[in-house]
Amino acid sequence: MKRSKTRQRARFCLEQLESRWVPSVSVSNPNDVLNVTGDPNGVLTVTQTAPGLWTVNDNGTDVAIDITANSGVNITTQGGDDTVILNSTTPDITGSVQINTGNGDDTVHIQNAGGAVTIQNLLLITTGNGDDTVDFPGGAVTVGGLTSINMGPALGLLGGDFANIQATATLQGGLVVSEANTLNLAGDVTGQTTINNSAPNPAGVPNSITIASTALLTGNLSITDGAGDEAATLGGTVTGNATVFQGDGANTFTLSGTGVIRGALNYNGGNNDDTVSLAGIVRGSATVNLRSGSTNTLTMDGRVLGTMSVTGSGAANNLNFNAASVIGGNLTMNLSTGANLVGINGTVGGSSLSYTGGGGVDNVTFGGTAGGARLTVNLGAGNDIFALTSNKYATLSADGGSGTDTFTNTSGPIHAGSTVKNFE
Ligand SMILES: [Ca+2]
Ligand SMILES: [Ca+2]
Ligand SMILES: [Ca+2]
Repeated sequence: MKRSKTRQRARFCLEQLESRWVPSVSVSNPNDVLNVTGDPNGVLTVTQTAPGLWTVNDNGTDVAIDITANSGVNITTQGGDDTVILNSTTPDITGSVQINTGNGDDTVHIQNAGGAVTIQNLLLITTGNGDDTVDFPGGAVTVGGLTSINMGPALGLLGGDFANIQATATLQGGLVVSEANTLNLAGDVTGQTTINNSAPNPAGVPNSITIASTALLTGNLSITDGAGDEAATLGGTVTGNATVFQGDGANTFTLSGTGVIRGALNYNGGNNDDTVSLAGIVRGSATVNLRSGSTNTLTMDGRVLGTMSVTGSGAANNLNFNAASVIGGNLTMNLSTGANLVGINGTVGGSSLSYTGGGGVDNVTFGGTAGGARLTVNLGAGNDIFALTSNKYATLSADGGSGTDTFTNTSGPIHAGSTVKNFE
């Protein structure tokens, strides 16, 4: 009789608790994987406190403690604005980490409270609609497998999606960042680095990609941007090739003075104005396609140790090969109709330096050093101007084409074996 009464009372109390307390997130560990799902009340912190032991805290309150999980972590939140912190006070997180914060303006911090931490397999982060932030604050974080950060669409009210990969991050299985309106990459990546911003930007939010001087990308780099303005700066080192497709919109691409591409550079601007500045080093060849637009600008102060090719179509192109610039191989420029202004004042080491203009007014000056090169200048239709201010070329072939063309030579006698025609 007494026993029955106690059980009744206990059951009554439990029902009271259930009616008042609605858990914000649920925690389970099927197949030794920590699963955290729900709609947190505040900052959701998931911490590995000892190898394979996890604590889940929501808004300052522990939801679960000492949950065993040795095979990875899955965190899934919903459509509100979430802040998720993945933390570990012990060196290794075994398995993969997947974080999906749903829609809303979400923030994900991958960090560690103690020494360095290694996520041994994949790190997959998806942040959905809204202006989201993903970063790696705190101490060193290493990821053994692929790191994928997919930030989804942004509204732009908070400046768009922002990914910040600090210099303390070492990503050993490659990196894919999708739809980050602002990306700062200062850490190291081994494997392919892919940056994809092909979805449209929110109004008033240009894309900005900065690869800092501390970044060592061991492998190839690929940047793909869709319509909308984009600025990309490479100040770090890429040991493979760099392929940059900036799409339509007013774009800038800068290989800054600290930037090194050990392979080839393949740049493709879109059908608007592109501003390309190469102050660093490309050890392979460089192909620059400026495409159309109003005015495209290429400024070369750095070094391309292989060949270099520059192509334009339709826009006015300003090409400045400044005195410090070096091209180890041949330099080939093919510009289309448009008022092109070209100054070659650097060094070209190859056997060929050629310029082909189109129907617009081409204004070309050679004042550089290309002692082994045949200098070929075909200006095409239009009233064009060619100025020769340096005699450091092997032979010259200059053709003004149709129109009333002007040739100015202040370099001394034209070298034997040269031809100059169609200048009035
Ligand atoms: Ca969310
Ligand atoms: Ca987003
Ligand atoms: Ca002409």
